[in-house]
Amino acid sequence: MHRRRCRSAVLALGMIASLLVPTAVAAPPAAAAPSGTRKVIAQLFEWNWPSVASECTNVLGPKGYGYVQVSPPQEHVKGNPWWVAYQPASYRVESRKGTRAQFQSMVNTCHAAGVKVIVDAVINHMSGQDNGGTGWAGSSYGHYDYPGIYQTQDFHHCGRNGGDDIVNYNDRYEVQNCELVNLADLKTESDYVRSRIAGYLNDLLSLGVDGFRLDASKHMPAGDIAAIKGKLSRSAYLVQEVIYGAGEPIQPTEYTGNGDVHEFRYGKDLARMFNSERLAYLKNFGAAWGYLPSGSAVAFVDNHDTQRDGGVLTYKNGGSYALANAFMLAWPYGSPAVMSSFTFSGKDQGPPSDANNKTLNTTCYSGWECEHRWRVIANMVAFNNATQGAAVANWYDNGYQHIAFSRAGRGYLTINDEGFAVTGRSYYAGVPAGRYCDVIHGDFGNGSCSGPVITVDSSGWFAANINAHDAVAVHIGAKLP
Ligand code: LM2
Ligand code: CA
Repeated sequence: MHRRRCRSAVLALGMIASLLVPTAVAAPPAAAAPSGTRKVIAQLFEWNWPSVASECTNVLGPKGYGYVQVSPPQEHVKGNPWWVAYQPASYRVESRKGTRAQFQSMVNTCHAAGVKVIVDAVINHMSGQDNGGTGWAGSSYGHYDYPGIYQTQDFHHCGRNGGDDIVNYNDRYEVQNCELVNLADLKTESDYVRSRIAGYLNDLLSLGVDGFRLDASKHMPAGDIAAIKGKLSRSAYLVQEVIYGAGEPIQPTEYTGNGDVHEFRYGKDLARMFNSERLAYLKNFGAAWGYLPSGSAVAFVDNHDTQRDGGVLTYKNGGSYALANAFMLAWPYGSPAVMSSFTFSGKDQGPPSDANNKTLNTTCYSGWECEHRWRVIANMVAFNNATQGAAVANWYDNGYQHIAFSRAGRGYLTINDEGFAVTGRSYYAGVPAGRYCDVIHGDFGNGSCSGPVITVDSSGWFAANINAHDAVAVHIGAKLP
């Protein structure tokens, strides 16, 4: 009877509708945004700079996001697909997402809202066009020739597989010295190349950037990244993209000396628990599952690659996706990164753009999904902030799809992903007595809650009914006066 259901879309939508509404967009707070413990990253994939700036002011800051991760800002090859951003034509900060001045203004605006900026830095390679061309900002380039930047001697030619391409991920040399999908692979062991890459990153640091997501990190030896890091003009947050592959010689743990690393197993396993196994198994989710140490990991339900490649939950899963993000934001493993997508039907489809492929301003009702604004996800960011440093306590599960846990003394989440409501029972939250906003169904602001209020008694218990595929969450940052 507990075999996993195949939910009809219509049925699921009815039940989880409340999980999908976007949160109210509040006016920016008068006081400066709080700082310190805000760890949650919002990946505003392919957003242009003016739209990122206003989102920092209107949503990310007020909702408590600590970081915004933006798509690659450097000049790229021309075209409509989103992935042109991953083919640098030069290091000019000029792209379909905006000019250098717009980028600078975005960084300043985000900082004023208390949000730090992480840049997706493409440094393993340049373009993949055999015939070269002209980049977005007018720079001409050849496959192995970027005037004033790199010439043929600055690239690897591994001489394997007929076209220098990577085929065998069980061969360390090949993964790091051959070409990832024909992308001209930089000689990151050369001091000149390292200095040139550091020059680009230092330019971004001079614009106020706070950190980098290092694209294709697995394709660069950890020592090469360390050497580039050593050339940075000041310290910056680093998160390295190293996709775990079972049995591969290059392991994510090799990179933790440089900074954080993305834990790709997290989203895949979480999807499996929701889709075909049991939420009860999440009791020891994290390092005990063989993952990176919590303090070195960035956790995510999906990112721009995995949402296209499958095997994870995405916005297309609706309520399950909201619940998976709620779990991630409540559970103390790694630094959580929330994905924010443009809607797509084809893998290569670019973001909403004009006839010249310039990215249009984001509108969260058309062409863009804005998962980071979904009520459940946006409100659980404040839960994450309010519970920093508190251990998991009071774990409960029914053996299957109903789980609950507290973050000692600060917050409590219960998820019921059964196909039936759980009614007439109480939960031990262990938070101070009082009235709390159920932030899964209501927004908290100015001392009031737009949804259901949960009353915790003097012994730390509360009573609640929880619908099928739904949840309840309370935390001390959303306690009514
Ligand atoms: C990444 N991390 O390591 C990015 O997260 C991922 O999105 C990038 O691939 C990849 N590494 C390179 O930076 C994407 C996209 C590819 C696309 C590349 C380059 O997933 O499909 O490749 O960017 O734009 C495309 C074509 C491919 C072609 C290549 C070069 O799909 O068929 O290869 O361009 O022209 C012949
Ligand atoms: Ca490489």
